[in-house]
Amino acid sequence: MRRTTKPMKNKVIKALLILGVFIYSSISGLSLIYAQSAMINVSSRHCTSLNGKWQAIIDPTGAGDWRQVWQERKPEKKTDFIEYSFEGGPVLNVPGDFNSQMTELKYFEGTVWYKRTFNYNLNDGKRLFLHFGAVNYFASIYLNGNLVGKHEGGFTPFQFEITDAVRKGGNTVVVRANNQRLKDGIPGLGYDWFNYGGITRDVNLVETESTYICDYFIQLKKHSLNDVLGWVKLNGIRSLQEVEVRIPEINVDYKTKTNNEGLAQVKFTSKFEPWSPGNPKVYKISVRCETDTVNDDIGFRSVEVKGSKILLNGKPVFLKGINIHEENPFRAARAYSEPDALILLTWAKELGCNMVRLAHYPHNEYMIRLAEKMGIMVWDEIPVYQQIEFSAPGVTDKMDLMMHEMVGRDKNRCGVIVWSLSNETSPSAARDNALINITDKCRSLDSTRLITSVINDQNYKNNIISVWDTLYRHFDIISLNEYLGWYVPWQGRPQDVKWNMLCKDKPVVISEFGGEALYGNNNGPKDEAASWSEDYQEQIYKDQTALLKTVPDLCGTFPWLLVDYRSSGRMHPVYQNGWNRKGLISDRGDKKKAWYILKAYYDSVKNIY
Ligand code: GCB
Repeated sequence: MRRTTKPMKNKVIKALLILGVFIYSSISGLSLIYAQSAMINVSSRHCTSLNGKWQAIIDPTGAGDWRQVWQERKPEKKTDFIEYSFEGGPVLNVPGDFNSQMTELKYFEGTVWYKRTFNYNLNDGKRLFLHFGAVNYFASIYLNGNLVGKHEGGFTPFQFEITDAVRKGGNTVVVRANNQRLKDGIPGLGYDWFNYGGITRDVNLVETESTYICDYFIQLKKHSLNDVLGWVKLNGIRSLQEVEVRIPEINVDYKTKTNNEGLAQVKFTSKFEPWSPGNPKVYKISVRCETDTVNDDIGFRSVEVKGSKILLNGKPVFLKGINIHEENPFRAARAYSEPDALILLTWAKELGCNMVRLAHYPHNEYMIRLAEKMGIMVWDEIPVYQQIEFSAPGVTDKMDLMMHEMVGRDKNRCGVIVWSLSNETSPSAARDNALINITDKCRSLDSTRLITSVINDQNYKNNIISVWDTLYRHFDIISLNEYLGWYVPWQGRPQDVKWNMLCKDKPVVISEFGGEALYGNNNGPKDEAASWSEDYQEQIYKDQTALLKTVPDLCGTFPWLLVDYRSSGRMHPVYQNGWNRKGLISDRGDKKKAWYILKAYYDSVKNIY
């Protein structure tokens, strides 16, 4: 008798549970707790790292949502039937994408639940924040069984205040990380890089004073090499305070006061040694208020456009760039650390680059900071890429949020000279409006850097390239991707190409060109793209360097790309096997023949710096 009634009872309980979860999620859907803007310069704060081993539950069907995994129910009596548990399950390293950590997760796109416990004793009067460098793509965070908040977007930091939620002693944090592609996501459904999911960057508990310095912007005023113009922002009840910015090396001790909103304008003049690739000078700076101090290394330089030239510290500069994805080739995994950044940036330097385009999303902060230290300028980009549904509800809000989060994190890095707000989007009225709006918003947030969007809808006929799109008027730089010799066959000699530019007198950069080659493949016909040979890739680079001489107002180039990288759409069984092979370096770190062509070209281009 008991045996027959139990499944019935279970079914009823299950039905009630589903209904309960449905009601809960409808209610909580009304009051989603979205993440706060992350505090600036998190690594210089009072941090307790939550990096390390996290327990995991792989949840391909999303069942964990209705089972309320975050509540972590434990069986109380033998008959309690609970079909999920962190205990005895897989353990994942954080930071790190989940796909590269277990073979069964290699191509996984869905939910993985993460859990770890920590002890904390927060002293009275202090505040505590849970800070994530990035979770790809959608994160829901639970502390001690309660939702603390959610964040959408895979490449920027976010935080939640947990001052009131944290318990003295033991605490449990659970993260639902979901990397399912979304039609209205950014990026959208289709993109040519690997969808590494999970908690991909550092996790920290950050303790602050009750009123702390949450943000500051300390950079040179546009067109100046001596005038600093910026602000400091406090968060907390003591909004009215004295604020001080000190640069001991040059005797700067600037004092000011915040207003009722905790905001102070910073305005002073000094003689700086300007930052440049040849002299990547940064200063030790401390930003203080009466209740908090934050230290940073900040450099000063000016970047502007004059006519069709890009000026760095008032002098024309040619951007010797290279595209990079955030991937450690030796681990075939998402890069997240300073050693990872060092591998990639050392290669870029060796190639003769003075700039990197960090494609196609904000890379981790180590990369940006190390590039600045090594004298490499940075192109920072948000993942508004190809298949974006610009007219779908909420999409432009997500674009704005990602732009704010990127600028928010990197605005004090003088090495960053370009904000790129999209790559290869298809023309439409909705696209045009969205890109014009976000460009204006970005400029009003930070007028000191150059703004661009990469458009690739130029025509190529009779060996003439026509750049017809008027959207370029809104950007500081015209950025063009072209794959002549690869996707698009040449229609004449590269050195004879003519250009028809609708929008003139702006600097032009070739933001992508290239072709695929499997390292060591020198057997195929040397003159056919389909050979996937190093020789053919080398020929593309020879032809492209001839083409570059024809580009009017050329101020820089960013070949596609430094290292082969994983991409699930690149499945040629012999040559690709899940890798985009346009790297100048293979997935094992070997330099291909084309590397030497680009290096010779960059060595031949002289810059003042
Ligand atoms: C492009 C995209 C880049 C691709 C590259 C390619 O135009 O911007 O993300 O991966 O082409 O390899 O085709």
